[in-house]
Amino acid sequence: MTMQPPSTVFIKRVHQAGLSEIHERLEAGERLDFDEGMKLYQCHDLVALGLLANRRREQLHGDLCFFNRNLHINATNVCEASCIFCSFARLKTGDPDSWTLTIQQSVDRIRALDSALISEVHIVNGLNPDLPFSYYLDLLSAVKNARPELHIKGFTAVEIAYYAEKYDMSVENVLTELRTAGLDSMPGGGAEIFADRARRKLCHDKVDGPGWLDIHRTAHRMGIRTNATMLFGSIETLEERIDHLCLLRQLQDQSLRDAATDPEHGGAHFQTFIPLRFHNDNNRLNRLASPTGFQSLRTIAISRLMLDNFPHIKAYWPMLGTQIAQVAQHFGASDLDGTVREEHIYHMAGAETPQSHSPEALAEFIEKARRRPVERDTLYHVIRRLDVPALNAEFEPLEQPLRVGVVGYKNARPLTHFLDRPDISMEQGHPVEVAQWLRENRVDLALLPVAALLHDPIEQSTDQGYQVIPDLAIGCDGAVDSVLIAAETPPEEWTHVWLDGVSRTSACLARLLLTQGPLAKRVRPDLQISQAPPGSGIERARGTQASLIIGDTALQLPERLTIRVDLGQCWKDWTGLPFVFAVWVGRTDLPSEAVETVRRAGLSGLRALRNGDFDDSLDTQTHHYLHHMIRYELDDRATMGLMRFASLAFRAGLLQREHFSLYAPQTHSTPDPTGWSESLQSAPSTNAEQLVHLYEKSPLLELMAAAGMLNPGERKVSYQAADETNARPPMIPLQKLSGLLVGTHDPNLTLNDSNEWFDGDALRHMKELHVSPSPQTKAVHWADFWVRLNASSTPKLQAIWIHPGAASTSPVSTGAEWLGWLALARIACPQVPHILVEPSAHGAGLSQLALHAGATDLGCEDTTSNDNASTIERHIRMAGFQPCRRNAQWTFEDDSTLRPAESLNRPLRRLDTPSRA
Ligand code: V47
Repeated sequence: MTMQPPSTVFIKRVHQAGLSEIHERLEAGERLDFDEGMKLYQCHDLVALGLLANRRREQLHGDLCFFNRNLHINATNVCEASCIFCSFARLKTGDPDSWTLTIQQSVDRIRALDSALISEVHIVNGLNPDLPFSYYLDLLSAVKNARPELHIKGFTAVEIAYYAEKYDMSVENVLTELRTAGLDSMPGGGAEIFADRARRKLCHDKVDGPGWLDIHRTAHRMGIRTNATMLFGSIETLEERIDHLCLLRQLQDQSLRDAATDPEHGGAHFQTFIPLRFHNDNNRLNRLASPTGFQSLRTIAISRLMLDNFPHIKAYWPMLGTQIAQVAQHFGASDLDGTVREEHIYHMAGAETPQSHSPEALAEFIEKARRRPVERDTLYHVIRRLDVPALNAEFEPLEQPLRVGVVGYKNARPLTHFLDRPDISMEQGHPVEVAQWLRENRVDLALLPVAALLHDPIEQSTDQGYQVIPDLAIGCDGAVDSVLIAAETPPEEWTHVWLDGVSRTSACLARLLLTQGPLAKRVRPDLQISQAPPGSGIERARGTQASLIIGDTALQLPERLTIRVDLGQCWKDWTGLPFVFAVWVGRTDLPSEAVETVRRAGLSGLRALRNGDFDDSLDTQTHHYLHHMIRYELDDRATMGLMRFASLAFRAGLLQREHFSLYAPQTHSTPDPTGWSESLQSAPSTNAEQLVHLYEKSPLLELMAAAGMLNPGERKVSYQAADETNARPPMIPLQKLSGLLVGTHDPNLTLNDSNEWFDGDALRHMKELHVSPSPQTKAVHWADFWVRLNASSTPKLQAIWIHPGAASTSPVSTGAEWLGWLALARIACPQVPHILVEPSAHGAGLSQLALHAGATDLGCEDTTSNDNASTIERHIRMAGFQPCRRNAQWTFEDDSTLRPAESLNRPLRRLDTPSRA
């Protein structure tokens, strides 16, 4: 997408960080080389790195953040390999904590989610010497049979290499057999670090770096898309990380080039890169420190900048923690992975994240990061939109007139009723005709049977066919009355079923029901199914011959056809799901204003139908039919129904495509929209309205960048040493003000009402101010508070501490919000010397990041926890600052009391207590 030029704050911050040359190269679309990758790692200004990575991310995906609904299955953790970072594997079957699921147990996990829309199962296993290859084939086909629409992303290159060797097969044969059994794509695991030195130490007895790359090359050639990972933060050097990224980039170049030029190439490539943060519990590297979120964000940002040919960087939340994964959406990541369910690899290595997040929680947590959530499938087709259009808004005229084709069925009326306007022309035809108009570009958009979408012959290889308008469909949830197999005799007697050729969708549905669904059990094995010319169905349905009859004809069948099998009901009995007959289909380049207009018109039509607003013209039968038989929502259940139909019909060879994609929301980039950064540079704001504007309208990183530049040259970060004379009294909450809870450490200060608070004596004596938001706190509360504080006399006030507040109590983490509040405080209160952050409250990574957004103090040492002086000093140095110590009275000590600086090259010793290996 076209980007506006970067803001002044951006340019200045990147310049201060010494990254101007790299920025210029990136703006010119040039590729960064190995040395530039290293230069990025040598830069400690995480916000500057983030600005560069975010710009690239927004060029590719704007403010969209992708996630999916998935489930993990680790069928066995018995593993012959001896990777020293692994906490998941058990060497032998029967060892304590080892498991090998039966095929049925794996299927049961999937069956337990039968009523939930999930689109992916992620299957990764140990290298189990006791299982035959057929176990994996059976596992795949059992999963596909249980939920045909589930995309199976499974088997790392390490597993593929192991099977090839153990079962004496070529890699191609292993992949071919797995694919035939149901494998759709491969995850990126097992890459670890390619460099031989590190790899031999980490995992000497599994496939080497070139072998891993070769297997992915082969998969791409065979048309199997894959992901890639890098295990970072254990024993590897920074050079080895950059080398790893360069090797992946090189293979991606080759796959993309071969896909474009070699007709033999299957057209696949890497989809997403996932940097995996080393976890140090319960493994043989448990003496090493795990990287903090600060290092994870750095690696994510650098990956985005180096992997210029990878569509996505994924911030895998189970391993990063939800707060960092959220903030990572501003550091180059554009994906979060999914709902996950039952993650073992990281949780056995000490990850403290939940086992699963609901899609609603993921969406909320993306929105709070000021990104727009989009639910995708594994191949990045958009399958659910979470944005809700405003139905009460005025319909704006379209910039370009829209040409629409519709099939003239009655049931289309609610979706087309509000499209009767001068800027939209509408033509009616038969499904085949309308599909043809769309193909020939005579219409821009068509309300088409789903088979036309899934059988679309254009641009098969690039997967750039048609897209679907969200939320709307013509479907049913049980009996539909208008799609029937009609006959004079029951199915057991049928010798022939004629498929009236008007609708390929119903014909596919009938074939599936007759060959695999509930009718298959009733009809004779030698039943013949044939196409019949449109309109000939009723005539042919005589004796033991039955006919598929659809549409308005099916609503008025002759009485002699007493057997009427309703295919909507039959589908529901089989799958438990709604069936979708038709959706709005258009070309991928349809302007989003047209998409939104048609979407809003359809939703308005449905509302009118529900409220009885355009029922006047409908006869009783039609009224009943539209209200009770047709289901217009393309919601979770209908989407599942459509996905199930698409995969069954595709696998039966009835349709050419298995996937569809909704139109994505329109993307926005978030450059400085109002020029505020210019004014900020000259005079920090003391105006509440301006502060609210700043908080709400500024891109998060630019707010942080500006805040961080308000103490230029300040490289020192203090913390309070804990000793007996120095222990900090507990925080006393004082009062609720403007949606904020305000407190202090000083037990002598008591405050009663808000006037006294700002005008009275207390503020004149207060050294530390603690502000805690409630879940209802809004920017206007903050702005009001800072402005009143600025107007008060606070001669002794040394520091402000912003508690994570809602972030710690809400089910959804809001690290991104907290960083915004903190940056705003720094900007709003220039006279207060310090903004204090505490790793125990905010996490080490976010605290380190906050130091780049204007925070200058890491709070109080706690000798009983992980926040001891050594750890705090390490965090400060690692973030690129100089530590210094102070006491509770904010008197600073000289540097002689500091721990000696350690070398910060990996591997770093762990400073907390290791758990068992
Ligand atoms: O290969 C194992 C890593 C990987 C530890 O493709 C560890 O969408 C850190 O590849 N600390 C498996 N990392 C997981 C994986 C993955 C995860 C999510 C999504 C995708 C995808 C792939 O986990 C292993 C290894 O590199 N790993 N143990 C550990 N202690």
